[in-house]
Amino acid sequence: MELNKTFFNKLAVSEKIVFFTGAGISAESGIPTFRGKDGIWNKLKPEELANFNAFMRNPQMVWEWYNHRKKIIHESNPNAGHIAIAEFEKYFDDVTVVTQNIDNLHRRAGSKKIYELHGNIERNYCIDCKTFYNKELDFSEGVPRCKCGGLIRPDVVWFGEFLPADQLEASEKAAINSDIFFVVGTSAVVYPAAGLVYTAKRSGSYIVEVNIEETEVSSIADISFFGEAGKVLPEILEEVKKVKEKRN
Ligand code: BV8
Ligand code: ZN
Repeated sequence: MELNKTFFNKLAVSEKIVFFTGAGISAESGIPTFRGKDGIWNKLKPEELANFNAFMRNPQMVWEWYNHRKKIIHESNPNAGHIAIAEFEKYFDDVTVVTQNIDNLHRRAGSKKIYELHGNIERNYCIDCKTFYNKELDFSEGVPRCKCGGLIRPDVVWFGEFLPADQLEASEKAAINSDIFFVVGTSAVVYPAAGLVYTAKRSGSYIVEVNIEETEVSSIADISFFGEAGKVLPEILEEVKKVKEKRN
């Protein structure tokens, strides 16, 4: 891949890199995206599933959806895109992953600094006493309950719920301080997460988009790579190696 001069030079002088990722980076691991053509929400509506009232109305159905996704996730592995992002840590002092995904694949790929804006499907907690249950849950008696009798829910952020303040604050700081802000595999329609792209842009970061199609933020990207993340990111990493070798 022939990189354009500006991007090549940017890579040469940058230290702080942020990868803001969405469901698209896990698509090549076999995990369906939300809004793409094979998106899971084409069949199911988010309002019916990813919100607290839906859970209180029908916890069984919401758990069935999450257990179905958990099964797919457990049968999946990090793909070349996740792995390339983890490898960036060898060439830059400060690499941060800010993900909207709940599939834990960045951690499994070896990334060290990860902020999870929308939670993690491997964690669960009691809606009453907030006790965490992160081992295999028992569904033999229906929806799992806490010792205190409260319903146990997945530790993910549903629509209308606040994002974990510590993760969001740290992500905003990383966006502001970033030299290069990669936007990978996200339709950038869900807020406040998508707002981070504008925060980075306003702070003077170089915005690099990696997606298979145009998105809401393509117009503010300094450079867009239209292709699959699992192919594009390893190619960019190869260029990084050349840049770094050239400098040493
Ligand atoms: C909030 C976690 C404050 C669970 C998710 C009315 C009332 C309340 C709030 C709102 C409202 N109206 C609007 C809002 C705000 C709302 C929102 O933004 N709605 C949108 C849809 C308009 N946000 C919220 O509710 C947030 N909370 O605002 O709280 C508040 C509190 C009280 C009252 C008012 C406000 C909470 C949002 C979090 C919701 N939880 N998921 C779960 O996963 O089950 S959202 C869900 O969407 C996932 O987290 C997902 O990550 C996220 C974003 O989707 P993407 O990751 O971008 O995935 P998508 O499928 O859309 O796109 C995939 C992309 O990849 C595509 O561009 C595709 O082209 C590309 N792609 C595909 N393959 C590849 C690829 N790219 C590269 N390579 C490939 N191979
Ligand atoms: Zn409890």
